[in-house]
Amino acid sequence: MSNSYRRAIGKAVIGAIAITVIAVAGVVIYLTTSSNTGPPDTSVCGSTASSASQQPLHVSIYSGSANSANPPGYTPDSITLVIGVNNTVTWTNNDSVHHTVTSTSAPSGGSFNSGNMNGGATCTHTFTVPGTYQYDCVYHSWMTGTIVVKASP
Ligand SMILES: [Cu+2]
Repeated sequence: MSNSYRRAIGKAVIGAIAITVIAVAGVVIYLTTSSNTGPPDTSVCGSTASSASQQPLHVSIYSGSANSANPPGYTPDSITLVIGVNNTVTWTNNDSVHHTVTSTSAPSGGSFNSGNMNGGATCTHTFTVPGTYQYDCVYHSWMTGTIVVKASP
C-alpha cells in the first residue's frame, strides 16, 4: 500500500468520524430541546415577581387541555383577586405538552406572558394593576381564562 493511499484512507476515516460526531450532536440537541421529560422550568409571567407574604392561588393547566374537545384548558378558568390580599397566581402545566399563559386583554401596564411552559412547568405572577384580564395559550386558541383584579381594600 502506498503512503498516499494510506493518507487518503486516513482522511476518509477522519471524515467519517467527524460526520458521526456531528450527527450525534444533532440528535442530542434535538432531544434536549424538544423533550418534555426534563426538569420543569419555572418562569415568571411578566415583570413582577411573586410576593413572599402570600400563598399563591393555583390554576392548573389540566391533562388533555391541548385537545380542542376539552376547553377551557385552565381550572379554575375564572378567578377574582384582591391586591394585597391574594394577588399572586401560580399556573402549573399538568399536561404533557407545551402551553403558555399569555394575556390577550389587560389594563394598561398589566400584560403578562409565561413564554413556553413544558409539561410540569410552573409560572407565578403577581398582579398589581386592577382591572379585567383575559388570557389564552398561544398554541391552543380554545384555552382561555379570565382574571378580575380588584384594588386594595
Ligand atoms: Cu396550550
